[in-house]
Amino acid sequence: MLFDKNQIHTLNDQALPDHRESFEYLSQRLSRRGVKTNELIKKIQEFQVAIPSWALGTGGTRFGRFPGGGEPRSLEEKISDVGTLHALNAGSGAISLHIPWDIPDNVEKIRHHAAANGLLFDAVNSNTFQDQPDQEFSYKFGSLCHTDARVRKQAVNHNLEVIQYGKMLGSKSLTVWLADGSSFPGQMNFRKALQRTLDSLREIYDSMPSDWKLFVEYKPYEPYFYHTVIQDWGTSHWLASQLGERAYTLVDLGHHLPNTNIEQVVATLMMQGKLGGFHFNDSKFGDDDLTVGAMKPYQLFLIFNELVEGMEDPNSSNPSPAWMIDASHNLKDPMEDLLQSVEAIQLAYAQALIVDRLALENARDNNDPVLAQEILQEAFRTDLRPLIAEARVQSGAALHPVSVFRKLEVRKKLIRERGSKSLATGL
Ligand code: RM4
Ligand code: MN
Ligand code: MN
Repeated sequence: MLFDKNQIHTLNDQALPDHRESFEYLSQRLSRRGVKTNELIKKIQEFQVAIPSWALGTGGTRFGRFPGGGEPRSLEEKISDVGTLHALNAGSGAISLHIPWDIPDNVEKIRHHAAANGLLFDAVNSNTFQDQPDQEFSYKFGSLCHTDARVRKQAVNHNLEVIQYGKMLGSKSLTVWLADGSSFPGQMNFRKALQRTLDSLREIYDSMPSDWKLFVEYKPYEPYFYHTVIQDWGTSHWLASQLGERAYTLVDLGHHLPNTNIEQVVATLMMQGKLGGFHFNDSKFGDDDLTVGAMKPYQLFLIFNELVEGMEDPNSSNPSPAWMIDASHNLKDPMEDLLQSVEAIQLAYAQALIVDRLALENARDNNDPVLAQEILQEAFRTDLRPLIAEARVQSGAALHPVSVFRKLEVRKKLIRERGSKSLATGL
Protein backbone atom coordinates (compact mmCIF):
# COMPACT_ATOMS: atom_id res chain seq x y z
CA MET A 1 0.00 0.00 0.00
CA LEU A 2 1.23 3.46 -0.90
CA PHE A 3 -0.07 4.95 2.31
CA ASP A 4 -0.85 4.02 5.85
CA LYS A 5 -4.54 3.55 6.67
CA ASN A 6 -3.99 5.96 9.56
CA GLN A 7 -3.43 8.71 7.04
CA ILE A 8 -6.99 8.20 5.84
CA HIS A 9 -8.25 8.52 9.40
CA THR A 10 -6.26 11.68 10.00
CA LEU A 11 -7.74 13.27 6.90
CA ASN A 12 -11.20 12.05 7.91
CA ASP A 13 -10.88 13.71 11.31
CA GLN A 14 -10.44 17.11 9.70
CA ALA A 15 -13.67 16.78 7.75
CA LEU A 16 -15.66 14.96 10.41
CA PRO A 17 -17.44 17.88 12.19
CA ASP A 18 -19.00 19.06 8.93
CA HIS A 19 -19.98 15.51 8.01
CA ARG A 20 -21.54 14.80 11.42
CA GLU A 21 -23.82 17.80 11.05
CA SER A 22 -25.17 16.79 7.65
CA PHE A 23 -25.46 13.14 8.60
CA GLU A 24 -27.43 13.96 11.77
CA TYR A 25 -29.84 16.10 9.80
CA LEU A 26 -30.30 13.42 7.14
CA SER A 27 -30.83 10.54 9.55
CA GLN A 28 -33.45 12.54 11.47
CA ARG A 29 -35.32 13.26 8.26
CA LEU A 30 -35.08 9.63 7.18
CA SER A 31 -36.26 8.26 10.49
CA ARG A 32 -39.27 10.59 10.37
CA ARG A 33 -40.11 8.80 7.12
CA GLY A 34 -39.72 5.43 8.82
CA VAL A 35 -36.37 4.60 7.22
CA LYS A 36 -33.90 2.78 9.47
CA THR A 37 -30.52 4.40 8.81
CA ASN A 38 -28.52 1.56 10.39
CA GLU A 39 -30.06 -1.07 8.12
CA LEU A 40 -29.42 1.15 5.13
CA ILE A 41 -25.78 1.57 6.06
CA LYS A 42 -25.38 -2.17 6.46
CA LYS A 43 -26.78 -2.83 3.00
CA ILE A 44 -24.48 -0.26 1.44
CA GLN A 45 -21.48 -1.77 3.20
CA GLU A 46 -22.39 -5.23 1.95
CA PHE A 47 -22.79 -4.10 -1.65
CA GLN A 48 -19.44 -4.75 -3.34
CA VAL A 49 -18.66 -3.88 -6.94
CA ALA A 50 -15.89 -5.69 -8.81
CA ILE A 51 -13.26 -3.70 -10.67
CA PRO A 52 -12.12 -5.22 -13.96
CA SER A 53 -8.40 -5.77 -14.29
CA TRP A 54 -8.39 -3.88 -17.61
CA ALA A 55 -9.81 -0.68 -16.13
CA LEU A 56 -6.79 0.42 -14.13
CA GLY A 57 -4.96 1.72 -17.16
CA THR A 58 -5.82 4.56 -19.51
CA GLY A 59 -8.42 3.64 -22.09
CA GLY A 60 -8.35 4.73 -25.66
CA THR A 61 -10.37 5.18 -28.77
CA ARG A 62 -9.39 3.97 -32.20
CA PHE A 63 -7.99 7.47 -32.78
CA GLY A 64 -5.58 7.63 -29.92
CA ARG A 65 -4.63 7.08 -26.33
CA PHE A 66 -3.22 9.57 -23.82
CA PRO A 67 -1.73 7.69 -20.89
CA GLY A 68 -1.40 9.59 -17.64
CA GLY A 69 1.50 7.63 -16.17
CA GLY A 70 1.98 5.21 -13.29
CA GLU A 71 -0.16 2.53 -14.94
CA PRO A 72 0.08 -0.95 -13.43
CA ARG A 73 2.64 -3.08 -15.28
CA SER A 74 1.53 -6.45 -13.99
CA LEU A 75 -1.42 -8.26 -12.50
CA GLU A 76 0.11 -7.77 -9.04
CA GLU A 77 0.13 -4.03 -9.56
CA LYS A 78 -3.45 -4.07 -10.82
CA ILE A 79 -4.47 -5.91 -7.67
CA SER A 80 -2.60 -3.33 -5.59
CA ASP A 81 -4.51 -0.54 -7.32
CA VAL A 82 -7.87 -2.17 -6.65
CA GLY A 83 -6.67 -2.65 -3.06
CA THR A 84 -5.99 1.09 -2.88
CA LEU A 85 -9.48 1.86 -4.16
CA HIS A 86 -11.00 -0.56 -1.67
CA ALA A 87 -9.04 1.00 1.18
CA LEU A 88 -10.48 4.37 0.19
CA ASN A 89 -14.11 3.39 -0.42
CA ALA A 90 -14.66 -0.06 1.18
CA GLY A 91 -17.00 -0.76 -1.73
CA SER A 92 -14.83 -2.37 -4.37
CA GLY A 93 -13.70 -5.58 -2.71
CA ALA A 94 -13.36 -7.73 -5.84
CA ILE A 95 -11.43 -7.91 -9.08
CA SER A 96 -12.56 -9.42 -12.36
CA LEU A 97 -9.84 -10.81 -14.64
CA HIS A 98 -9.75 -10.73 -18.41
CA ILE A 99 -7.75 -13.60 -19.91
CA PRO A 100 -5.30 -13.46 -21.66
CA TRP A 101 -4.68 -9.81 -20.70
CA ASP A 102 -4.09 -10.93 -17.13
CA ILE A 103 -2.87 -14.47 -16.79
CA PRO A 104 -2.02 -15.37 -13.20
CA ASP A 105 1.41 -17.00 -13.64
CA ASN A 106 2.02 -17.62 -9.99
CA VAL A 107 -1.45 -18.47 -8.68
CA GLU A 108 -0.44 -18.80 -5.03
CA LYS A 109 1.26 -15.44 -5.01
CA ILE A 110 -1.67 -13.75 -6.75
CA ARG A 111 -4.19 -15.30 -4.38
CA HIS A 112 -2.17 -14.21 -1.42
CA HIS A 113 -1.71 -10.69 -2.72
CA ALA A 114 -5.45 -10.31 -3.37
CA ALA A 115 -6.32 -11.61 0.09
CA ALA A 116 -3.82 -9.20 1.66
CA ASN A 117 -5.68 -6.40 -0.12
CA GLY A 118 -9.05 -7.70 1.09
CA LEU A 119 -10.12 -8.69 -2.43
CA LEU A 120 -12.06 -11.60 -3.89
CA PHE A 121 -11.95 -12.80 -7.49
CA ASP A 122 -15.20 -12.15 -9.30
CA ALA A 123 -16.23 -13.51 -12.71
CA VAL A 124 -13.43 -14.35 -15.14
CA ASN A 125 -13.76 -13.02 -18.69
CA SER A 126 -12.69 -14.75 -21.86
CA ASN A 127 -11.42 -12.92 -24.91
CA THR A 128 -12.10 -14.25 -28.37
CA PHE A 129 -12.39 -10.80 -29.93
CA GLN A 130 -8.67 -10.34 -30.54
CA ASP A 131 -6.08 -12.62 -32.08
CA GLN A 132 -3.17 -13.56 -29.84
CA PRO A 133 0.35 -14.03 -31.27
CA ASP A 134 0.54 -17.75 -30.50
CA GLN A 135 -2.94 -18.59 -31.76
CA GLU A 136 -3.46 -20.98 -34.70
CA PHE A 137 -6.71 -19.63 -36.20
CA SER A 138 -7.96 -16.06 -36.56
CA TYR A 139 -11.18 -14.65 -35.07
CA LYS A 140 -11.52 -12.16 -37.88
CA PHE A 141 -14.78 -13.79 -38.97
CA GLY A 142 -16.02 -14.82 -35.56
CA SER A 143 -15.19 -17.23 -32.76
CA LEU A 144 -17.94 -19.35 -31.19
CA CYS A 145 -20.11 -18.72 -34.27
CA HIS A 146 -17.39 -19.34 -36.87
CA THR A 147 -18.18 -21.39 -39.97
CA ASP A 148 -15.01 -23.45 -39.43
CA ALA A 149 -15.30 -26.05 -36.66
CA ARG A 150 -11.58 -25.75 -35.88
CA VAL A 151 -11.95 -22.05 -35.02
CA ARG A 152 -14.95 -22.78 -32.84
CA LYS A 153 -13.00 -25.52 -31.06
CA GLN A 154 -10.11 -23.14 -30.43
CA ALA A 155 -12.51 -20.55 -28.97
CA VAL A 156 -14.25 -23.16 -26.81
CA ASN A 157 -10.87 -24.39 -25.53
CA HIS A 158 -9.85 -20.85 -24.66
CA ASN A 159 -12.97 -20.50 -22.52
CA LEU A 160 -12.18 -23.80 -20.79
CA GLU A 161 -8.70 -22.53 -20.05
CA VAL A 162 -10.16 -19.34 -18.56
CA ILE A 163 -12.35 -21.48 -16.31
CA GLN A 164 -9.23 -23.33 -15.12
CA TYR A 165 -7.56 -20.06 -14.14
CA GLY A 166 -10.73 -18.92 -12.43
CA LYS A 167 -10.97 -22.18 -10.49
CA MET A 168 -7.45 -21.75 -9.16
CA LEU A 169 -8.23 -18.23 -7.97
CA GLY A 170 -11.63 -18.92 -6.43
CA SER A 171 -13.87 -17.35 -9.10
CA LYS A 172 -17.30 -18.87 -9.49
CA SER A 173 -18.45 -17.57 -12.85
CA LEU A 174 -17.44 -17.04 -16.45
CA THR A 175 -18.53 -14.04 -18.50
CA VAL A 176 -18.65 -14.50 -22.25
CA TRP A 177 -18.84 -11.41 -24.39
CA LEU A 178 -18.56 -12.14 -28.10
CA ALA A 179 -17.64 -9.64 -30.75
CA ASP A 180 -19.01 -12.14 -33.27
CA GLY A 181 -21.09 -10.61 -36.01
CA SER A 182 -20.95 -9.22 -39.51
CA SER A 183 -20.48 -5.82 -41.12
CA PHE A 184 -22.31 -6.33 -44.39
CA PRO A 185 -25.78 -7.54 -45.31
CA GLY A 186 -25.63 -11.07 -46.61
CA GLN A 187 -22.24 -11.78 -45.06
CA MET A 188 -23.48 -14.24 -42.47
CA ASN A 189 -26.43 -16.58 -42.09
CA PHE A 190 -28.16 -15.24 -38.94
CA ARG A 191 -29.78 -18.52 -38.00
CA LYS A 192 -26.78 -20.74 -38.58
CA ALA A 193 -24.45 -18.34 -36.74
CA LEU A 194 -26.77 -18.29 -33.73
CA GLN A 195 -27.14 -22.08 -33.76
CA ARG A 196 -23.37 -22.57 -33.89
CA THR A 197 -22.98 -20.10 -31.03
CA LEU A 198 -25.47 -22.05 -28.93
CA ASP A 199 -23.67 -25.32 -29.68
CA SER A 200 -20.30 -23.85 -28.72
CA LEU A 201 -21.70 -22.27 -25.56
CA ARG A 202 -23.19 -25.63 -24.63
CA GLU A 203 -19.76 -27.24 -24.77
CA ILE A 204 -18.47 -24.56 -22.41
CA TYR A 205 -21.49 -24.77 -20.12
CA ASP A 206 -21.25 -28.56 -19.88
CA SER A 207 -17.58 -28.36 -18.85
CA MET A 208 -18.10 -25.77 -16.11
CA PRO A 209 -17.74 -26.89 -12.48
CA SER A 210 -21.18 -27.63 -11.03
CA ASP A 211 -21.10 -24.59 -8.73
CA TRP A 212 -20.24 -22.16 -11.52
CA LYS A 213 -22.46 -19.76 -13.46
CA LEU A 214 -22.18 -18.69 -17.06
CA PHE A 215 -23.03 -15.08 -17.96
CA VAL A 216 -23.93 -14.33 -21.56
CA GLU A 217 -23.38 -10.67 -22.46
CA TYR A 218 -25.09 -8.99 -25.41
CA LYS A 219 -24.31 -5.93 -27.50
CA PRO A 220 -26.16 -4.49 -30.51
CA TYR A 221 -23.17 -3.40 -32.59
CA GLU A 222 -19.41 -2.87 -32.52
CA PRO A 223 -16.88 -4.04 -33.53
CA TYR A 224 -19.13 -5.21 -36.36
CA PHE A 225 -21.65 -2.79 -37.76
CA TYR A 226 -24.38 -4.75 -39.48
CA HIS A 227 -25.25 -7.44 -36.98
CA THR A 228 -23.97 -9.07 -33.83
CA VAL A 229 -24.88 -12.68 -33.10
CA ILE A 230 -25.99 -11.89 -29.54
CA GLN A 231 -27.49 -8.50 -30.17
CA ASP A 232 -29.92 -8.00 -27.30
CA TRP A 233 -31.19 -9.26 -23.97
CA GLY A 234 -33.82 -11.41 -25.68
CA THR A 235 -31.20 -13.33 -27.64
CA SER A 236 -29.02 -13.69 -24.57
CA HIS A 237 -32.02 -14.81 -22.52
CA TRP A 238 -32.94 -17.39 -25.14
CA LEU A 239 -29.38 -18.77 -25.14
CA ALA A 240 -29.28 -18.86 -21.34
CA SER A 241 -32.63 -20.64 -21.20
CA GLN A 242 -31.48 -23.23 -23.74
CA LEU A 243 -28.25 -23.83 -21.83
CA GLY A 244 -29.74 -24.47 -18.42
CA GLU A 245 -30.35 -23.08 -14.98
CA ARG A 246 -26.78 -21.96 -14.31
CA ALA A 247 -26.68 -19.79 -17.41
CA TYR A 248 -27.79 -16.17 -17.11
CA THR A 249 -28.00 -12.94 -19.03
CA LEU A 250 -25.51 -10.18 -18.30
CA VAL A 251 -26.69 -6.60 -18.71
CA ASP A 252 -24.07 -4.00 -19.61
CA LEU A 253 -25.58 -0.51 -19.38
CA GLY A 254 -23.76 0.65 -22.52
CA HIS A 255 -24.97 -2.23 -24.68
CA HIS A 256 -28.33 -0.86 -25.78
CA LEU A 257 -29.59 1.18 -28.64
CA PRO A 258 -30.54 4.75 -27.66
CA ASN A 259 -33.62 5.10 -25.44
CA THR A 260 -33.93 1.41 -24.63
CA ASN A 261 -35.90 1.02 -21.42
CA ILE A 262 -33.14 -0.74 -19.49
CA GLU A 263 -35.10 -0.72 -16.23
CA GLN A 264 -37.78 -2.79 -17.93
CA VAL A 265 -35.14 -5.20 -19.26
CA VAL A 266 -33.87 -5.62 -15.69
CA ALA A 267 -37.37 -6.19 -14.31
CA THR A 268 -38.23 -8.79 -16.97
CA LEU A 269 -34.99 -10.73 -16.48
CA MET A 270 -35.25 -10.71 -12.68
CA MET A 271 -38.86 -11.82 -12.83
CA GLN A 272 -37.58 -14.95 -14.60
CA GLY A 273 -34.57 -15.42 -12.32
CA LYS A 274 -32.21 -14.87 -15.24
CA LEU A 275 -30.25 -11.71 -14.42
CA GLY A 276 -26.78 -13.01 -13.56
CA GLY A 277 -24.30 -10.22 -14.16
CA PHE A 278 -24.27 -6.46 -14.39
CA HIS A 279 -21.76 -4.09 -15.97
CA PHE A 280 -22.00 -0.44 -14.90
CA ASN A 281 -21.00 2.55 -17.00
CA ASP A 282 -22.74 5.55 -18.55
CA SER A 283 -23.14 6.78 -22.09
CA LYS A 284 -24.53 9.45 -24.33
CA PHE A 285 -24.45 7.69 -27.67
CA GLY A 286 -23.32 4.08 -27.61
CA ASP A 287 -20.91 1.92 -25.64
CA ASP A 288 -19.16 5.09 -24.44
CA ASP A 289 -18.00 3.47 -21.18
CA LEU A 290 -18.13 6.75 -19.24
CA THR A 291 -18.17 7.20 -15.47
CA VAL A 292 -21.28 5.69 -13.89
CA GLY A 293 -23.91 8.35 -13.21
CA ALA A 294 -22.05 11.02 -15.17
CA MET A 295 -24.68 11.34 -17.88
CA LYS A 296 -28.02 9.88 -16.78
CA PRO A 297 -28.25 9.58 -13.01
CA TYR A 298 -32.06 9.41 -13.04
CA GLN A 299 -32.00 6.44 -15.38
CA LEU A 300 -29.47 4.78 -13.10
CA PHE A 301 -31.82 5.32 -10.17
CA LEU A 302 -34.78 3.87 -12.10
CA ILE A 303 -32.67 0.82 -12.96
CA PHE A 304 -31.72 0.40 -9.31
CA ASN A 305 -35.35 0.77 -8.39
CA GLU A 306 -36.06 -2.40 -10.38
CA LEU A 307 -32.92 -4.14 -9.12
CA VAL A 308 -33.93 -3.45 -5.52
CA GLU A 309 -37.47 -4.64 -6.16
CA GLY A 310 -36.01 -7.91 -7.49
CA MET A 311 -33.38 -8.21 -4.77
CA GLU A 312 -35.79 -7.56 -1.90
CA ASP A 313 -38.51 -9.85 -3.21
CA PRO A 314 -38.58 -12.89 -0.88
CA ASN A 315 -40.17 -15.00 -3.61
CA SER A 316 -37.61 -14.14 -6.26
CA SER A 317 -35.50 -16.96 -7.67
CA ASN A 318 -32.94 -14.53 -9.07
CA PRO A 319 -29.51 -14.96 -7.47
CA SER A 320 -27.65 -11.88 -6.32
CA PRO A 321 -26.14 -10.51 -9.56
CA ALA A 322 -22.37 -10.15 -10.00
CA TRP A 323 -21.71 -6.39 -10.07
CA MET A 324 -18.86 -4.95 -12.06
CA ILE A 325 -17.79 -1.57 -13.40
CA ASP A 326 -17.06 -1.80 -17.11
CA ALA A 327 -15.80 1.64 -18.02
CA SER A 328 -12.93 3.09 -19.96
CA HIS A 329 -10.95 6.08 -18.75
CA ASN A 330 -9.66 8.18 -21.59
CA LEU A 331 -9.53 11.59 -19.96
CA LYS A 332 -9.68 11.09 -16.22
CA ASP A 333 -7.24 9.38 -13.91
CA PRO A 334 -8.59 5.78 -14.04
CA MET A 335 -8.52 5.41 -10.27
CA GLU A 336 -10.33 8.69 -9.60
CA ASP A 337 -12.85 7.75 -12.25
CA LEU A 338 -13.47 4.38 -10.60
CA LEU A 339 -13.92 6.05 -7.20
CA GLN A 340 -16.57 8.30 -8.73
CA SER A 341 -18.30 5.32 -10.36
CA VAL A 342 -18.48 3.31 -7.14
CA GLU A 343 -19.95 6.29 -5.30
CA ALA A 344 -22.56 6.84 -8.02
CA ILE A 345 -23.57 3.18 -7.80
CA GLN A 346 -23.87 3.29 -4.02
CA LEU A 347 -25.92 6.48 -4.21
CA ALA A 348 -28.38 5.11 -6.75
CA TYR A 349 -28.67 1.90 -4.73
CA ALA A 350 -29.36 3.80 -1.51
CA GLN A 351 -31.90 6.05 -3.23
CA ALA A 352 -33.72 2.99 -4.53
CA LEU A 353 -33.69 1.49 -1.04
CA ILE A 354 -35.56 4.47 0.43
CA VAL A 355 -38.38 4.38 -2.11
CA ASP A 356 -41.64 3.98 -0.24
CA ARG A 357 -42.58 0.74 -1.98
CA LEU A 358 -45.89 0.26 -0.25
CA ALA A 359 -47.07 3.75 -1.16
CA LEU A 360 -45.80 3.28 -4.71
CA GLU A 361 -47.76 0.06 -5.13
CA ASN A 362 -50.89 1.77 -3.83
CA ALA A 363 -50.44 4.63 -6.29
CA ARG A 364 -50.03 2.09 -9.07
CA ASP A 365 -53.08 0.12 -7.98
CA ASN A 366 -55.07 3.34 -7.97
CA ASN A 367 -53.72 4.36 -11.38
CA ASP A 368 -52.28 7.55 -9.96
CA PRO A 369 -49.26 8.49 -12.09
CA VAL A 370 -48.87 11.85 -10.34
CA LEU A 371 -48.44 10.27 -6.94
CA ALA A 372 -46.21 7.50 -8.35
CA GLN A 373 -43.87 10.14 -9.76
CA GLU A 374 -43.90 12.11 -6.49
CA ILE A 375 -42.88 8.99 -4.58
CA LEU A 376 -40.04 8.05 -6.93
CA GLN A 377 -38.66 11.56 -7.19
CA GLU A 378 -38.90 12.12 -3.45
CA ALA A 379 -36.32 9.32 -3.10
CA PHE A 380 -34.23 10.42 -6.06
CA ARG A 381 -34.02 14.02 -4.87
CA THR A 382 -33.00 13.16 -1.33
CA ASP A 383 -29.31 13.91 -0.98
CA LEU A 384 -27.93 10.67 0.46
CA ARG A 385 -24.25 11.53 0.11
CA PRO A 386 -23.78 11.89 3.90
CA LEU A 387 -25.21 8.39 4.34
CA ILE A 388 -22.77 6.85 1.85
CA ALA A 389 -19.94 8.76 3.51
CA GLU A 390 -21.03 7.50 6.91
CA ALA A 391 -21.07 3.91 5.60
CA ARG A 392 -17.49 4.40 4.43
CA VAL A 393 -16.29 5.95 7.68
CA GLN A 394 -17.86 3.13 9.68
CA SER A 395 -15.95 0.68 7.47
CA GLY A 396 -12.68 2.49 8.19
CA ALA A 397 -12.48 4.03 4.71
CA ALA A 398 -12.29 7.62 3.50
CA LEU A 399 -14.95 10.23 4.12
CA HIS A 400 -14.10 11.79 0.75
CA PRO A 401 -12.25 9.20 -1.37
CA VAL A 402 -11.28 11.39 -4.34
CA SER A 403 -10.02 14.18 -2.13
CA VAL A 404 -7.99 11.73 0.00
CA PHE A 405 -6.61 10.15 -3.19
CA ARG A 406 -5.38 13.59 -4.20
CA LYS A 407 -4.17 14.73 -0.80
CA LEU A 408 -2.12 11.56 -0.40
CA GLU A 409 -0.70 12.13 -3.89
CA VAL A 410 -1.37 8.54 -4.90
CA ARG A 411 -0.85 9.12 -8.63
CA LYS A 412 2.41 10.97 -8.06
CA LYS A 413 3.67 8.06 -5.98
CA LEU A 414 2.59 5.55 -8.62
CA ILE A 415 4.43 7.48 -11.32
CA ARG A 416 7.54 7.60 -9.15
CA GLU A 417 7.32 3.83 -8.63
CA ARG A 418 6.30 2.71 -12.12
CA GLY A 419 7.40 5.53 -14.37
CA SER A 420 5.44 7.89 -16.55
CA LYS A 421 5.45 5.58 -19.55
CA SER A 422 4.27 2.31 -18.00
CA LEU A 423 1.53 0.56 -19.96
CA ALA A 424 -1.28 -1.60 -18.60
CA THR A 425 -2.60 -4.51 -20.67
CA GLY A 426 -6.13 -4.14 -21.93
CA LEU A 427 -7.85 -2.36 -24.74
C1 RM4 B 1 -17.00 -5.10 -24.39
C2 RM4 B 1 -17.87 -5.66 -23.27
C3 RM4 B 1 -17.13 -6.62 -22.41
C4 RM4 B 1 -15.74 -6.17 -22.08
C5 RM4 B 1 -15.01 -5.70 -23.30
C6 RM4 B 1 -13.61 -5.21 -22.97
O1 RM4 B 1 -17.64 -3.99 -24.99
O2 RM4 B 1 -18.43 -4.65 -22.52
O3 RM4 B 1 -17.83 -6.82 -21.20
O4 RM4 B 1 -15.09 -7.28 -21.56
O5 RM4 B 1 -15.75 -4.69 -23.93
MN1 MN C 1 -19.31 -5.28 -20.56
MN1 MN D 1 -18.89 -2.71 -23.57
